[in-house]
Amino acid sequence: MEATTALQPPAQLDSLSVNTIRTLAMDAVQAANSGHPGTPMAMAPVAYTLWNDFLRFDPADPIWPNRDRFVLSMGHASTLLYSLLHLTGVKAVNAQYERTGQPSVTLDDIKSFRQLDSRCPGHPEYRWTSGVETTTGPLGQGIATSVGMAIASRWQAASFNRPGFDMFDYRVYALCGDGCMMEGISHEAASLAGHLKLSNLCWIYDNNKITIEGNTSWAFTEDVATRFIGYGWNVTRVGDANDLEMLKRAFQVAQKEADRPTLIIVDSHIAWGAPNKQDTHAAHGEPLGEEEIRLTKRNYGWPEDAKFLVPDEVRANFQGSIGVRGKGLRDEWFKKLGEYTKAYPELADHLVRMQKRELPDGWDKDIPKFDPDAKGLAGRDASAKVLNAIAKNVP
Ligand SMILES: Cc1ncc(C[n+]2csc(CCOP(=O)(O)OP(=O)(O)O)c2C)c(N)n1
Repeated sequence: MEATTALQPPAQLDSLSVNTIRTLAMDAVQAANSGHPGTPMAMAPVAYTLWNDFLRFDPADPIWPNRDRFVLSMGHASTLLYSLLHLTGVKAVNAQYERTGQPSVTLDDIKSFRQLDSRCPGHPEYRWTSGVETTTGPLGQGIATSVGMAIASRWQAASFNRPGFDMFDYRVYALCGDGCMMEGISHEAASLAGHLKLSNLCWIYDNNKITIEGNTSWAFTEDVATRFIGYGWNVTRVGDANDLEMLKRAFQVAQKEADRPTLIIVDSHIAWGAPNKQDTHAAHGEPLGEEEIRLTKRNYGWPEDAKFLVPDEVRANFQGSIGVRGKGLRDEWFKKLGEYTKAYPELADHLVRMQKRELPDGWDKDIPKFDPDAKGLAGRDASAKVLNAIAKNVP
């Protein structure tokens, strides 16, 4: 059976692309004999829609400063992210923040998922795999970090934007599941995001009703939508994770929102399409098994015995969407940075240094000396004096 045809109308190309993500995730977990296949299979259409149609991200330059950030808070679903990094052709960046031109994640890397030294470890690790914006795995951590990122976007805008120069306006998207929502940190972080009216933040909640041991009805029955409305969030729903049109509308709603962060609650089926494992916790954290994979691929109209199959049209699809859009936005931004550098040389210098994790010259020149003092100075007071002295010289 062929997974590809010479000419793919858009709807078919969409499902071909989504199923490529799904089957890569299934095959990688099976090859490793360990991992979490069910949620990448369920969330593939969500991640596909976001990356293909919305994310302002240039795969060729994954550290472009004003890129949108994507956080996989459900770090156990890492094969979803690795598939995207591979299919969109994200290029690697080394520890000195230089672009190497090499792919971040090759198909061989996906084949060595969860093996020692693989670029595709069980959970995504920041600065190990380019395109991974933050390390995730501990549930709730990614969504909490995403609030910090959204604050950073606002802070960078306030510090660097000048009339005619909107250097920073990036958005932050985080994908999370029931486990993230259960964690206390999600409550604190969501409360702060609502308080700060971080409309540049969007969480997508995978409401699949399944966690590691079974149905969420055993331990998690709170009304998540009402909870987030209480925090001051904009809450919207997509009733079917496979409905790409409704997903697009939801992301548009999030983008139009000016005063509140947005939570998109997406109803999904873990291990979608697996005849015996869909909607079961068995699909959460173990391989589907060779026979179930074959049956699932049959359901998808996929060649049953093909493994790690990536149709050429799918690569071309990603290249023609996020690839072209991201490059255009990135190139435009660097052109603007050139003009900004002429108009605001000092700010531009700070901006470039910040990207390289360098502080401005003289950042420490006003740090006070503390002479011996019989009475003693409270540590918090000394700390405040030092921080204020540094703050004068660091934007
Ligand atoms: C803080 C923390 N506790 C426990 C775990 C172990 N763990 C990994 S995934 C998971 C269940 C997550 O359930 P859900 O978010 O519903 O994911 P899904 O089953 O939909 O993939 C647990 C308990 C973890 N990663 N982090």
